Amino acid sequence: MTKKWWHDKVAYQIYPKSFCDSNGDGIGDLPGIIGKLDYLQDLGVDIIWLSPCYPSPLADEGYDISDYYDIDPRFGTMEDMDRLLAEAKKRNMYILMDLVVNHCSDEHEWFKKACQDPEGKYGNFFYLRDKKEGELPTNWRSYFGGPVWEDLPGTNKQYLHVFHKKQPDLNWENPEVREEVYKNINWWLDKGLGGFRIDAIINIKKALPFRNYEPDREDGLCTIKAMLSEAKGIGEFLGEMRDRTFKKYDAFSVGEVFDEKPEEIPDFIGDNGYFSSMFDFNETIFGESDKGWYDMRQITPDDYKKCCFEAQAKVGDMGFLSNIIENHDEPRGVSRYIPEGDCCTESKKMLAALNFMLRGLPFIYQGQELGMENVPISSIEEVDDISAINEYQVALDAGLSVEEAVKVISKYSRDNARTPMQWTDGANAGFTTGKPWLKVNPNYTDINAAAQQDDPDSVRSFYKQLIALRKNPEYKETVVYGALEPVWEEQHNLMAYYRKGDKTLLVIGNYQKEEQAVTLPSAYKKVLLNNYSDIAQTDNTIQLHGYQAVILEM
Ligand code: TEU
Ligand code: CA
Repeated sequence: MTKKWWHDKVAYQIYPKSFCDSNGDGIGDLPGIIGKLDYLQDLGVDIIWLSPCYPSPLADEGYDISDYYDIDPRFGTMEDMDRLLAEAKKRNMYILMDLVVNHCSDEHEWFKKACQDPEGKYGNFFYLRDKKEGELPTNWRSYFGGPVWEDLPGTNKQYLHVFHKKQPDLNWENPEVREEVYKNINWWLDKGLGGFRIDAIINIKKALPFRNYEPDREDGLCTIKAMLSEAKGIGEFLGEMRDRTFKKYDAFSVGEVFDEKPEEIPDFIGDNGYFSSMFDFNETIFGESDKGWYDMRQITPDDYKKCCFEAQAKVGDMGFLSNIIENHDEPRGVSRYIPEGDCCTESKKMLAALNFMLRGLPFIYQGQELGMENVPISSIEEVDDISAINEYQVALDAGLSVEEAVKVISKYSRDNARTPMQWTDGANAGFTTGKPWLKVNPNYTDINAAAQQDDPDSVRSFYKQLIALRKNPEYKETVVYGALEPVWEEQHNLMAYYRKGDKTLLVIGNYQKEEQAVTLPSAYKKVLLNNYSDIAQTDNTIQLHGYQAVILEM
C-alpha cells in the first residue's frame, strides 16, 4: 500500500444545519463553522467533512441539491465558503464537501427542463418511462418508502427516484450527465477543496433493462438492493470519475459504499482505487432487517467486536478504511453500542478507544467527542427525519402500537445525530440565540463543550489524548499503519487487539460493567492511555474495572 498524505490525519464530520448558528435564525451556518475552527484545531482535527450546504429545498436536509455551484443562503454565501477554505488552510486543515450525484433535487434546473421537454436533452438526464394505467415500470421500493416511480409533472411520463420523490435519480448512462458531474467536482477542487465524501454512490449503476423482482413485503414491492445486486459495471463509471477528477488533484475521496464483495476491495480502495477510502458500515448495518427498523436486532458487545474485526480482516493492508461510530444517518454511537443503562463517561471513553485505535482513518461526528447521546422523543410530531417518519408508518402497519413505534423511532431516528451541537449549558446549548430548527437534547446542561474543555477527565479530553497519540512521532507509524491482530477473541464482553508496527501496542476494552481479568503474555513497557486512574494488577494479570480501556506499549 502506497503512503498517502491523508493517512495520518483525523477527520471530523460537520452537519452544518446543527453545528453553530451565527445569526440567530435557528439554523447553523458557515460563519458559525468558521467561528469554531479554533475549537476543532484544539481538538486535533485535520480534515473536515461538511454535509451538504448547497442550495436545496431541504426535503432530505440538503441531500437534494438544486444548484451544485452555490451555497444555500440559509447556510451563508460563496464568500463565506471561500473564507472557510482560507481559514482552514491557515490552520493546515482540509475541507471536504459532500458529493451527492446519484440524484439531484426536483427543483434543479435540469429536472425543470426535463418536465418541459421530456424528449429533449434533459429528459435523458433522468430515468423516464411512459406512464401506463394501473401499472408501474418496476416494483422497486424507495429507501424512504413507497414506489420509486412518480409522475413527471405536466407529462405522460414517470421518473425514477430511489430515495425521496424530491430526489430524482440522474441517468449515469448518459455521458452528458457524467461530464456535468466531473465539471462540478473539478470546479470545487480548483477552489481549494481537499476532496469529497461521496454519497449513496453504489446506487448510480442500475441493472438494465429494468424489471420486477420478487416482492419482499405485503406492499408488493421489493428492496432496491435486489436490483443493485444484479447491476454490473459500476467500476467503469467510478474509474472514469477518479481519472477525470480526484486523481489529477491528489484529492481525498471517501465513498459511502455498502455491500461490496471482498474481491472488490482493491478496486474500491486499493492503490489506484476508485476512492481514497470508504466507510466501515459493518457495525451500523448489523441486525438490519428487510422488514424495517422495527425488526432490527440490537447489537451486543460481542457482535460489535466481531463486526469491527471482520471489516478489518476484509481490508487488511489492501487499503485504508474510514472508521466511525456514528454519522448523520445513525443514532448516537454511545447510545447504540453501549448496553442500555451503562452509558457513562468510562464506557464512552472505552468505545472511543476501541474505535479510534482500529487501523484506518478515524472520523469523529460532531458532538461525538463530547459523548452526545440519543434524544428522547414522546411522539412522532417531534420528528423531522423523513426516513424515521416512513419507518414509523412501517412499524404501525406491521401491528406495533403507537407507543412501541415511537420507541423504535427513538432508537434509530436520524434526528438523534442531528440535534444541535451542545456548546454550553446556556440557552439552546449555546447553538443559537434564536429558536433552534430541531429540539436541543435536554441533557445539554450536563453534556456540553464548555464543561468538558478544561476538564482533564472529560470525554473530550480523552479524545484529545487519542488524537495526540495518533500524532505522536514516536507511535504514529504503528498507530497509523501497524497491522491489527485480535487477541482473546473468544473472551465474552472483551475487545482487545494488537497494533503491530515498529512498536507493539495492545488495546484492551472491558466491554461490561463487571470487572474481568486478562493475563498478558508478557510485561508491558508503558501505559499510553487509561480511562481510569489505576490498573489493578498482580504479576501479568490485570483485573479490569467495568468499561476500563487501556492502551499498552508491549
Ligand atoms: O445515505 C444513503 C443510504 O444509503 C441510506 O441507507 C441511509 O443511510 C438511510 O436512508 C438512513 O435511513 C445518504 C445520506 O447519507 C443520507 O443522509 C441521504 O438521505 C441519502 O444518501 C440520500 O442522499
Ligand atoms: Ca444561521
